[in-house]
Amino acid sequence: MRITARVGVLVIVVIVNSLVYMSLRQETYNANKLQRPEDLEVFGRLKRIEDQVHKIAKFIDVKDKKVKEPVVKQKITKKIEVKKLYPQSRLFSSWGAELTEEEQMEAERQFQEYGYNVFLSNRLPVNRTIPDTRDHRCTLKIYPNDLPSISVVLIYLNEALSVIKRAVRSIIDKTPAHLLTEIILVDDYSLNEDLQLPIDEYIGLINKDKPGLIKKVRHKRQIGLAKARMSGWEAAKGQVVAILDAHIEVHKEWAEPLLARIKADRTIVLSPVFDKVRFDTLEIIKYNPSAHAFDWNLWCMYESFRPEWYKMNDPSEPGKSPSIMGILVADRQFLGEIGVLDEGMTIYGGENVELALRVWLCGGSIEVVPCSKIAHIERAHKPYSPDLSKPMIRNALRVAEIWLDEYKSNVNIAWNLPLKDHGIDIGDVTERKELREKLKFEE
Ligand SMILES: *[C@@H]1O[C@H](CO)[C@@H](O)[C@H](O)[C@H]1NC(C)=O
Ligand SMILES: [Mn+2]
Repeated sequence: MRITARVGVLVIVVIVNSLVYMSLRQETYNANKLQRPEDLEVFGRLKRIEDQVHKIAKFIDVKDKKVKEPVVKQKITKKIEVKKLYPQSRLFSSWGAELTEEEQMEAERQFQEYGYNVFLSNRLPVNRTIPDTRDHRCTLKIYPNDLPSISVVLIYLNEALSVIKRAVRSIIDKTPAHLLTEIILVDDYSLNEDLQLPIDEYIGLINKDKPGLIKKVRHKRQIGLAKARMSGWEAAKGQVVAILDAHIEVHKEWAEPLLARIKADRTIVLSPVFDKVRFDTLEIIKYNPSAHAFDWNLWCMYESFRPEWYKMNDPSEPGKSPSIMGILVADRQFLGEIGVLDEGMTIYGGENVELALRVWLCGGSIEVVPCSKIAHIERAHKPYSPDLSKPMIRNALRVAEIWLDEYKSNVNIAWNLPLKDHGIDIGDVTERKELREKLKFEE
């Protein structure tokens, strides 16, 4: 009997190892292709299988050990263990072992609603300390005193209030006060209770200290990411505008390297480097700088910088980038001159690639700035829209129609769509095509 169990354990160890390897590969893939929902689903499935195999392995292990250990001891450890209510939930795979059943229920309910650990977020200080993940050379850099001012726009839809508070707090604490014009909260029609009166009370509290610092733009219906970002840009008064997600925390000295680049050249559109905040433990995982690219799906991924950047052998230096993933920092007026963002993009995706093509084709450039770091929560799932692939495809086809001319069918092929009569309504692109023509003659 014991020999059979040992052979069983061995076989399972091999399976576990290969599953762990596969899931690691999957994780790398996820890091490369940021938050594509279909990838996450595969990853989730893989993770569930892995968890089950782990459980079986443990069970056999316990059976095997029982023979050696006194029975009484086994019983005592059993008694203090709290029942795991959600063994399948990704929230509890490496967090929450000490929670009571009631706490587990609350944490799981909030996790399902938001896609990250709100239970923990509500219990961490809003001004928590995060590790400095910058290259050491960043701490030695000296920036000009007369940098341009900055408006920070935070876009959200049904975000947890404690997460927004942490973003706001980090921006106030880590941006030089004389450079921070305002923080603009853009609410794309959130329905949760916290984001009605309670957030206004919070804004009032901060503005009592610093009049007019926090502004709120609330939309009366959901208008989608591109339009919401556009509305933040419209409200902004600073010389530079930074358009961010609201599930972020900025790092120390995040603004100065960006503002210094724009002071040197107002036609550069910038992205900071993201660190990943784990959705379960909210720990920060350092990401190294890399360029933001896109494939023929017109979806974003990380890519190497050009060889020149590596030859400099200084990872604190900005590197040219084909595109931006999402977070966007630019001279407010320059952005206006080239047409800000395409408001014809619906719900999610596309607007960043459209901007990138426009910037590069219209006399500007894009850079990733390693000394500017922002910690960004990667959700386990996007709770408000289970299937984002529809708007992603639609918006990609829209970018292709405006910019890709004879190459546009590559996008159809990438998404596995017929070259003609795909039946997807991409909206009216007349205005954007006119903009393209108009921008041709400027400079
Ligand atoms: C966080 O804020 C509290 C209250 O204002 C303050 O006492 C504490 O020193 C702050 N912690 C950090 C790390 O800044
Ligand atoms: Mn995000």
